[in-house]
Amino acid sequence: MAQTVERIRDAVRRHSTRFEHAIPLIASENLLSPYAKELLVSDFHSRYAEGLPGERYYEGNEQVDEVETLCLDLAKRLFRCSFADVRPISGTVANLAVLKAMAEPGDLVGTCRLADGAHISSASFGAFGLRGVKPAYYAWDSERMTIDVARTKEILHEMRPKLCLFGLSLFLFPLPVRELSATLEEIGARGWYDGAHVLGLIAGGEFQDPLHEGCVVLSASTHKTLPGPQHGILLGNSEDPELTNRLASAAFPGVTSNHHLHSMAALAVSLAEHLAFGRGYARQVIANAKALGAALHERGFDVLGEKLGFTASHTLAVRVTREGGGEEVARRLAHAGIIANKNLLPGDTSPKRPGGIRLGTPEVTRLGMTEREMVRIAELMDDLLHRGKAPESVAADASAFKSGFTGLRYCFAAGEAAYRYYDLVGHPPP
Ligand code: DSN
Repeated sequence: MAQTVERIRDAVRRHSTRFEHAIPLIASENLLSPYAKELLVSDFHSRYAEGLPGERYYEGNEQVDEVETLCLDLAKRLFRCSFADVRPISGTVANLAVLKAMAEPGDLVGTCRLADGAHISSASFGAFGLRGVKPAYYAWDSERMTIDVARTKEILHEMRPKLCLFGLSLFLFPLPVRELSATLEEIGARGWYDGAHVLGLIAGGEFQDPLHEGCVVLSASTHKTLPGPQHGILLGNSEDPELTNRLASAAFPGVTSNHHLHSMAALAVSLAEHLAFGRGYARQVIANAKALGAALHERGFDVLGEKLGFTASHTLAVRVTREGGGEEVARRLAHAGIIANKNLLPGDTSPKRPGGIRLGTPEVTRLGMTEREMVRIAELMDDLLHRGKAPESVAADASAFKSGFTGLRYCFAAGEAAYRYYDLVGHPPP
């Protein structure tokens, strides 16, 4: 078995080396800061702390309480809200907690369709199905890549869902929460925002602020534009103590037992770092996405949202039917050292044949790239997908380009000291 262990370690090292040489463009991924990463292997990992700070079921939790209290305070400060719960262990688990607290089996819940960019939580085979709720689908404006307000008002009046989810995995532009909030009030529905993708942009003050636009709860994962650990969070601003009690008891014991204390501690660090650096980071993430969209468009790519500047977030959607379809293009890019994912786009008829790819700029921004580098990335994609350059050759170009970005930005201990962010296996941090 020792050999098997070595094989596992080796596979992780090979993975890290691969990413060290690649251009990472997955919109839902990011890099953890050195201080946050260090806590993932701390003794917090080995402990239990069910309940809330000061109300635990286990002994030995004093320092966990200290860190979790700080984490909750930081979250409330960062999102300018009165309620936070950092016990959901992922975004989907946070979504399940909301559904448990705010809907009953058989209820209708408003949401977008998967092909329009919704997360799988909204699917019958996802969290909606697990809770037994049914979707009431909003109308979609494919040109503006957001919810069609006028037609959705009619749908809401007709279907009268009791909970309305605003959130996407292909999140290009803000959603019309403010515009629909009067309709929600008229039909007695409450607004819920899944901000997993745009959490770091909301916190950085560069995207919409759903808790101040009409949503009573915000659920999210914490490792996408917010460069935290893989974890989940619930945030709220409701004056209604019954709702916050229901959310807290849905988080524990509803959908978690222990809440992965090492990851909670890493989240506390990430929230503190975002308070220090989040504004500049969020601005650059969006500027980079816009610049990449424009550079791809200039090179003949069909980037969605052209009339609106391609995006107002970290994400781009590119229809690649001409280049071979989402699946083939994502695979060819990966062979050439550019990591992205195939994605369903509005109008796609088969979930098995996505017509597009999704690109994101959080990780390259953390590496210190700016608008100039986005042009270079577009050139590499053009070389591969339009000019017939061999994948091995593009991969060599991508690796040479990437070798100029060995430090991490927007965190404490930034720069070259954070060099080993891809791989701590067998390499103690400097
Ligand atoms: N799978 C994530 C994404 O890539 O958007 C969401 O959970």
